[in-house]
Amino acid sequence: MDNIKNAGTLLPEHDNKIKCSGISYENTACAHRNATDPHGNAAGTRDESYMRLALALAEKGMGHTSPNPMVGAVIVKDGRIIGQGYHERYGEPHAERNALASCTEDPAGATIYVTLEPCCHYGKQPPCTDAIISSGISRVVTGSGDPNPLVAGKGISILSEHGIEVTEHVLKKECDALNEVFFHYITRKKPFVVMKYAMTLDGKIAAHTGNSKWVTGEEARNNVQADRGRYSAIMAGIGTVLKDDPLLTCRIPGRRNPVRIICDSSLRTSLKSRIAATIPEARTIIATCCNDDDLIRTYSDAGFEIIKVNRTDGHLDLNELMDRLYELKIDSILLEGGGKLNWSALKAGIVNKVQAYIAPKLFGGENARTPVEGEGVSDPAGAFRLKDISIRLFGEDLLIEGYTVCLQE
Ligand code: AOF
Ligand code: ZN
Repeated sequence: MDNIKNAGTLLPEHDNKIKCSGISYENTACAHRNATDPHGNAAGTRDESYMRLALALAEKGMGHTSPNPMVGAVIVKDGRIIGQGYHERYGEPHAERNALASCTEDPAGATIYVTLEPCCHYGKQPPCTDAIISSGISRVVTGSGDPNPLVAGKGISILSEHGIEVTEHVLKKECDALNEVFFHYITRKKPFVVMKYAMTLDGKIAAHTGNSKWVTGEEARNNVQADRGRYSAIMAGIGTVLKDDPLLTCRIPGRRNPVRIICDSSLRTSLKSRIAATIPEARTIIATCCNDDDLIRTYSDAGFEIIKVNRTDGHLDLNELMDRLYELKIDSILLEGGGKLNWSALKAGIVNKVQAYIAPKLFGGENARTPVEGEGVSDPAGAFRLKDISIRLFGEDLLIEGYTVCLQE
């Protein structure tokens, strides 16, 4: 079994503390930190080990490149690494140019390992293919293809046409996993939505009193904080905001705060809430169906950004909201919803990934809240299903993650 990780580390195959079968390992960003493959073996080929280094570099851009991808590059000549770089920040130079700029000797005749197909268009930056060609690099090794329609295979063709040897798809699975958000955002034109919740073994997200501090332990909570720095936005329902008065910020020093999005169809957010008090630190959007212009102005004056969407089925139209957030270049959302919003999000089909933290404790109580409420499905056969499941341990808490299965599949 290679599908169970302990705080990001794979448990060895013979470890039988946790057993599960029939679940395939889906690589996540943390599986390439060491120069080992997902099975814990020493790096296979030389190409793979340089690509692993490029992946680790790419990951350094996490939280700063969106809505563009994380990309890393390593330049190797005669078996020596002579340059390395990554895409550090949105709008700034691409990984390939940073790696070229760092070269300690002439890159002519060298190989560049890059986690994403080099771009060939003018955007905020000039084409990386031009820089590679003029540097005299003779071989390009890539991980993922770039699904951006402006690039999509054209980058590879241009390099080949210039007589450069190209090797594609090295550690493709790992490279694709690192940029799952970018790939979804650029091809589907919607933010990538991760529904996250923490519950007890008996499926409660709070005691019957409403007290939810804490369901999981410190390690699991630290991982949630890291995810708040990784995804562009965090979204919660008005019920959670009124009940918990949360901050919804990232408390890891040096990490930026996600954009906060409150789904508040009738504008009930308190102007005395901790969220209202911290708007200067974290951009905050209220999505609402409210048509009262005076009330809307009160919230705008307090610093909230207001997105007005239509009402469908008595709730705000989440698909319309996703379209509006895409236009605002919000590529990813951590949905820390509360049961009602979680159900609406599943029903609207906007959830891409589910992260369920499970604490080995029991709260009991028929009125204690559960992670997904609303109407629910009427038949087990109609369940929302997940695929590509992976399991990690944080302290004594389990994190089960998986991707939603599209209804068409
Ligand atoms: C990046 N960083 O290292 C690479 C990217 O507007 P631009 O010029 O920054 O172009 C963004 C596109 O360039 C992006 O969508 C992707 O297709 C391609 N490659 N982008 O931000 C990089 N290599
Ligand atoms: Zn580029």
